[in-house]
Amino acid sequence: MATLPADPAPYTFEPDSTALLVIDMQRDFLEPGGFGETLGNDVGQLRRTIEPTAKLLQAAREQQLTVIHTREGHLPDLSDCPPAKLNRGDPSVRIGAPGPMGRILIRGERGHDIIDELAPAPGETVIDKPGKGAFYATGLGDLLAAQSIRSLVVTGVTTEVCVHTTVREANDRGFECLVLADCVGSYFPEFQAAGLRMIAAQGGIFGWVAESPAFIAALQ
Ligand code: C5J
Repeated sequence: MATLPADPAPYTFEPDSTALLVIDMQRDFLEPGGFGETLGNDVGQLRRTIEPTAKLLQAAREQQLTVIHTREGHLPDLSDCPPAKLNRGDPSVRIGAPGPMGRILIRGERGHDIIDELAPAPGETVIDKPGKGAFYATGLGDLLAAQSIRSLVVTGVTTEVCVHTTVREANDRGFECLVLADCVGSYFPEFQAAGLRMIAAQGGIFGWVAESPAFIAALQ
């Protein structure tokens, strides 16, 4: 067992039943010129997570923690993208439209892939998800059950969208979730702050919040 300081209380985990979940660290969200920036967002708000997440990944790999990456995106024919999701926003910057890094959020396109700095290592699972939550319409639940994983250390982007949706899905499935504040990011500073507060409020209604150096120290 390992324990680290966290909000609202110390977080205790068993490394053998814990997985690191790195959510949607994709070029389209994080890189200058990608989908996120095309929508007018400041990618700098997300890019501050890259360095701490790279250190976290290195520590997780050294300690042989299970590492799972996710990517949000759709099949080229968009058959897995409901109209309610597709028909949002300006048609020229919608999912499937041509973007600076290929078709926006389409599997196989350059913009859909994970940034080079955090590229999955050989043997690490990459879950392709059509929704915001990593459990919806994916094999993640079965994969975690097969490995007897009960605790998720959650990082990635964006805090209030795919990170939150995944943490909420995980809660309803009985997982304990630790969210690492310096390794999750939002384009909107006020959503970042509120998103983290919502996790730990009410005695940890969705889980715990800590900083990655504290988790790395506990892992070693
Ligand atoms: C968004 C995500 N923000 N990965 N996706 O559309 O949070």
